Amino acid sequence: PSGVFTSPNFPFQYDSNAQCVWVITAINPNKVIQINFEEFDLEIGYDTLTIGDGGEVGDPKTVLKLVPDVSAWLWRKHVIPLKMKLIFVVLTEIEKESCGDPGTPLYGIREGDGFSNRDVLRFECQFGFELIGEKSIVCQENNQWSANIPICIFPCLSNFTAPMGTVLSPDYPEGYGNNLNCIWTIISDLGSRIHLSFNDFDLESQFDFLAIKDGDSPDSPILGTFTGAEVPSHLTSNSHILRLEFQADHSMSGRGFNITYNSE
Ligand SMILES: [Ca+2]
Repeated sequence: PSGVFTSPNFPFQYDSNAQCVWVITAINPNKVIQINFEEFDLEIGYDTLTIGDGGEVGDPKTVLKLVPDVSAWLWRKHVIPLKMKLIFVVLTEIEKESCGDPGTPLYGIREGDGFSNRDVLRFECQFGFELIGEKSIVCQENNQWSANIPICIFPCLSNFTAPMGTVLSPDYPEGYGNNLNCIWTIISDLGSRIHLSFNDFDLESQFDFLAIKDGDSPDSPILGTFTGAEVPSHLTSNSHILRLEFQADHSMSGRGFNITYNSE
């Protein structure tokens, strides 16, 4: 019901003058095949991938699409002959007149569970995250979703005023990337103090740093500066504002960090 295929030598280059034909047949004739391209890189203007929808290999009447550069998905009937070069695709059998399960964004919430034509899925991100992309997508008559699912990112710059919450490094736990300068400010009620608990901590040692300052200005006293993979112990502010400054240099990343806070 599902499978993967790649061009010859993948992930390395395919040979010159390669010509491959793949025929994919669903086991269940009542189902159709969805193709999801994970990677795609052909020499533009010279190499092509042709996707046909059933029928004889090479029959121009059944050609679905000539693909010079695509990152979308396509599907049709239960037999697909493919003449292909450099790609990596995942194939799944799905119900007819449906678009298949597009998944749920990491740190996101999905509303709706129908994947048939005209079904709508709505997305939200968990508290503190920003949604990038479309808030809702619809399964179109051509059996493709109207857009990719959105992603939820933790903003690199924000103020927190809720009495408790979570601060994550960008893309945690997938690694935070390079050249970052993130600043998060936690503001609690005047006269209260803020407690930080480090649930996870992994930065590139001696090159990426998290500095925690007691107050809202860059010149506020430093409570601690952390790097490497040792998880810091609890930390409590003296004032009602904490400033977290995260700097990452131009290369290498760790898992990042996951910090929860509460104030009293
Ligand atoms: Ca780094």
